[in-house]
Amino acid sequence: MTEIPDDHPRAESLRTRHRIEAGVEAGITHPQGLIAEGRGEAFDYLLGEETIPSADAAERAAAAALLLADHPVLSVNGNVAALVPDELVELAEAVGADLEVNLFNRTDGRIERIADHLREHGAADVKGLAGDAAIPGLDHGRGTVDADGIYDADVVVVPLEDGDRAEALAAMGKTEIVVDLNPLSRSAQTAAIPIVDNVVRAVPNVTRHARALAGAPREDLERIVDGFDREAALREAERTIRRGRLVEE
Ligand code: PTJ
Repeated sequence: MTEIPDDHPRAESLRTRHRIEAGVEAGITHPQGLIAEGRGEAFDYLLGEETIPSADAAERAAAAALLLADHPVLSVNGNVAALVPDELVELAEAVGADLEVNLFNRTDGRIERIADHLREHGAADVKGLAGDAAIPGLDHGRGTVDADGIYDADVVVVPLEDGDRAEALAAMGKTEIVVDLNPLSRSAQTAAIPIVDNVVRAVPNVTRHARALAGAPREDLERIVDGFDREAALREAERTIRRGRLVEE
C-alpha cells in the first residue's frame, strides 16, 4: 500500500479507500464495493468528512434503541467488514448484539471469509452461515438470513444496505438503523433511525454513546429514541450536502 502522509488533508479518506481495495484483494469485499465506496466518498466530501450534529443525534438514538432491544443484530457486508471489523466487534459487545454476515451479492465462500475475518478481529460468534430463514418478498439470494439471527431480531443495524432489503426488513416490523451517506437513498428514507455519516465514524460513535448510556433507566432510553426526529435529521443532512462544506484537497 502506498504510504499516506499523516499531514495529508484527506489522509483518512485515502486510507479508507485503501482498506476497501485490500478487502477486494482478500475476497472479502465485492468489486461493486469499490463503486459504493466512490459514491460514499462524494457525499462525505460534501458533508465536510465529519459527523454533523443531526448524525450525532441519530447515533445516540441508535445506541439507546440497541440497549433497549431484546435481540439486536448488526448486519455485516463486504464493505463494512473491510472498513470497521474491530469497531463492529466492540459495538456488538457494548450492546449485547449478534453479528451476522448478510450479503447483497451472496456466495458461501465470501460469507465464510468474512466470518473468519471477524473472528480474527475478536468476534466470539458470527452468524450468517446457516442461511435457514427468508425475508418475505425478496428472491432467494438477497432474502436469505439466519433464523436465530436477523430473522428473529427486533432491532437491526444495516450499514450500506440495498433499498429493497431495507424496505423488506422494515415491513417485517423490525426497528431498522441504517448507516448511509446518501440521505436520499431508499434505505435511509425507510429507516426508523437513519444515520447519515461515514460508517468509519458512525460505528465508534454509536459505541461511545452506548457506553455512556449503559445502566440508564429504560424510561430515559425510551425518551432519547422517541425524541429523535428522523425527518429533521434527513433534512439537515440533505441541506448540508446541497450547500457543501469546505474540505481541503
Ligand atoms: O458485500 P455485499 O455483497 O453485501 O455488497 C455491498 C455493497 C455496498 C457493494 C452493496 O450493498 C451495494 O451495491 O450498495 P450500493 O447500492 O452501492 O449502496 C451503497 C450506499 O452506501 C450508497 O448510498 C453510498 O453512498 C453509501 N456508502 C458508501 N460508502 C459508505 C456509505 N455510507 C456510509 N459509509 C460509507 N463508508
